[in-house]
Amino acid sequence: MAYNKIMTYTNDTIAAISTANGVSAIGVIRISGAEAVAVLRKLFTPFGKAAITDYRPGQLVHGRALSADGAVLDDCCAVYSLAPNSYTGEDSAEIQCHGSPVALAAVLRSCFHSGARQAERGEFTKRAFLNGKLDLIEAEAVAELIDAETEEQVTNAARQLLGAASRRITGVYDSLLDVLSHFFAVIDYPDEDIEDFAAKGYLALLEAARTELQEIGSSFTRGKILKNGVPAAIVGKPNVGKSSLLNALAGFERAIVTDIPGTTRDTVEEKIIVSGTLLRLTDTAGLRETNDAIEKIGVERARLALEGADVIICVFDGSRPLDAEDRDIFAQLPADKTCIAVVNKSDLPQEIEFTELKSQFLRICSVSAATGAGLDALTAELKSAADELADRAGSFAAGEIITSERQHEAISRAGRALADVAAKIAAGVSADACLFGLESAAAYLGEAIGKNVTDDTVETIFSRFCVGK
Ligand SMILES: Nc1nc2c(ncn2[C@@H]2O[C@H](COP(=O)(O)OP(=O)(O)OP(=O)(O)O)[C@@H](O)[C@H]2O)c(=O)[nH]1
Ligand SMILES: [Mg+2]
Repeated sequence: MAYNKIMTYTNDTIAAISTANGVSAIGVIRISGAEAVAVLRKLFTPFGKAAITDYRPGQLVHGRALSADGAVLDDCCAVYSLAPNSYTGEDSAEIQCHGSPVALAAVLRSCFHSGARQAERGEFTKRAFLNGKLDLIEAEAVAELIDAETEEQVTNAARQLLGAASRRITGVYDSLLDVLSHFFAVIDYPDEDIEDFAAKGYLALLEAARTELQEIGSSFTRGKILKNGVPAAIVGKPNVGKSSLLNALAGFERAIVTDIPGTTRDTVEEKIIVSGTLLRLTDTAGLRETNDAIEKIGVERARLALEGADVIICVFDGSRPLDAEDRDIFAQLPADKTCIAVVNKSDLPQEIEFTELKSQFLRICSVSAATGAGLDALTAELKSAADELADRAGSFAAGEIITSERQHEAISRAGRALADVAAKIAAGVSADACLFGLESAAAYLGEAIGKNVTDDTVETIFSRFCVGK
């Protein structure tokens, strides 16, 4: 494992529009770096005193923003902060302009003219991380918070940003460093030996660390549901109204609907939020035996979606009796998954055998994708199925749910390395033979919190951020 402990870091001055692209009441431009205050001073003239630096750091000052040739661009407010008391840990400034994209672009150009350069994606938060203002878990929480689609995601990310997950992982990391220092003592002073190590309770400490990591890591099942939503596949034979149901639940014409059986060929995904819970719906091709080459691939994809889903929405046409194709589908439904039978087309006279359906499904909803009748009951059923899945994944305090694959991988590796070390100690293996495993465990946790990460990892993480954050 090669780690770069010293990250590449320059504090040249960066600037970006931090607010969304589009017309709004207020738009914010952010500046950070060695020359941030000088840049602001050049382009911003307060209405009161001569220069922004005649005011205190942190004080919001009313004035005007000027272009390179001195033309007034906006009547706005500005504030500056001095290192290390800022988000990035560098000298920083913020200009609150009127939210015209044209005005903002002009003020940004003036920042460039005064010595700043365009900030890259996530560069402000990257600098905050490199300056020790945030650890890597907290930095990733910033991106999660910005991308949050549900309030539950917001709460978890906000608490992570405040350090909830970092504290637990850092706690384990610190305890491993303690144990490691004892290991070095054992190696350096031959009169101490590995039995001393076990006797001094370090073994118990390693066990406690492993249990703690297991507990933190186990939150990832819940985290995946929280972040990506519950995967729910809409399946059924052709023409029963699967795509119409997706559209009705999504609230817009996401998938093509026609009266021709076999309309949907590829899977179509759409996220919906049901009472605050995120669901990832997949509309699929009608499940049937077919000789059509394209439809065959579609049916195969439908089967894959069925396998990958946690909730299966099995659609039937209520205006027709059940037939062999419907009954074929009964057999394809996995017994260990939550299946909801949706009897569609309730606006038409009903011919379907409800008694037979009841023998196959615990949950049945009658709906009309065409009129919207019954959709509230269906969404309530979906919400309860999603909640059950979340409960089964375990209950965790907000902020302690790991949602990042990267963090989960690092925690799992650390746990495995510790298990290996514990087995070696129990077998009485020499201290130096255990050292590598213990160092690896600490390094993996260091990777999770960002104590020792490669430049590449840092680049990958921050390239997913938006510009201006
Ligand atoms: N009366 C009535 N017609 C519906 C309803 N839902 C869908 N339909 C009609 O049923 C036909 C098939 O609808 P789709 O949504 O394309 O059905 P599908 O299951 O996606 O079909 P494939 O993609 O071919 O498997 C269309 O003509 C729809 O207008 C409904 O609730 N009531
Ligand atoms: Mg369809």
